[in-house]
Amino acid sequence: MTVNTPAQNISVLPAGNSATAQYQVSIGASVPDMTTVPLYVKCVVGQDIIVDTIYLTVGTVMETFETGNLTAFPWQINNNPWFVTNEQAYAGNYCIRSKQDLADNDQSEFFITVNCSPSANISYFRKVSSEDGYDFFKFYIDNTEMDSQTGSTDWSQASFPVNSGTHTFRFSYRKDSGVIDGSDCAWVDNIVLPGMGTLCVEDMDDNVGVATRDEILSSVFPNPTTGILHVQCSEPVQQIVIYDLSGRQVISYNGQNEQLSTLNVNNLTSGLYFIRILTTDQHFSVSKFIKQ
Ligand SMILES: [Ca+2]
Ligand SMILES: [Ca+2]
Repeated sequence: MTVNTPAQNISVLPAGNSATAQYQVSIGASVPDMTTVPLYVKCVVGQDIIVDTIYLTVGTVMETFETGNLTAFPWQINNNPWFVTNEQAYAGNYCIRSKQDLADNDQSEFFITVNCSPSANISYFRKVSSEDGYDFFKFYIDNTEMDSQTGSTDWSQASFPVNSGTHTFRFSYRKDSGVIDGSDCAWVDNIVLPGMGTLCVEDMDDNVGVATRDEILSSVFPNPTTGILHVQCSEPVQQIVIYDLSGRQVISYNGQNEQLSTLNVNNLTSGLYFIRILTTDQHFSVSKFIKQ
């Protein structure tokens, strides 16, 4: 990664005010999508230096369902869950399908709540086979209906703008009473989630010089986990911190100066988390895991 913008100078900043500094960065073409890159932000105020870390996730964040399940992102389902299937995929081998044999006057839903920044689009492909004009595929952003499909439609893409902030994206198949037609369901594939590319992690106790922050190897398993998380590191561990998707610190663990640490994450809600490992030699690594 290359930072293309020179250091910014904020001349006078009155107490209680804020200022914005914009930086442009370039990522090498060989960096795979979804790689997490730490950016060090160093702020010099007179004699004081504050070092903070921003974690940037590279590239498009897309749910392809190619894991064969719903563990790649913190999806939630209602009591008539959609399910991942290897029939009818738009791309690859898998897509997601609304509940089979859904009851009359009922709805099958899956949804996700994410902190989006900056503004961007959400897009997805959908296909419907339903009673035309009576049974519907619908897509909502924060309970506002954005998309409505009925009858027999082939795969096509829908795309909607999303403002910066926290939003819930909900996919629904809903039926009226009586008649059904076709396969009586909807399919969805290749959901591009907006703006999850930027993740800021508050790191106020970070007083370690930038030059010493070399990345080390670590592995986190099992992933996904239901309760116990093992962290294997190539150096003795000083501290492990777990952050949720909005950058909030949810677990802080003081290492026992050993290379293998075991954490209980049973109390975390289901979803995707970042884990930051700092070694006694002041090296670090950042990776992700899913709590089921
Ligand atoms: Ca797919
Ligand atoms: Ca119907």
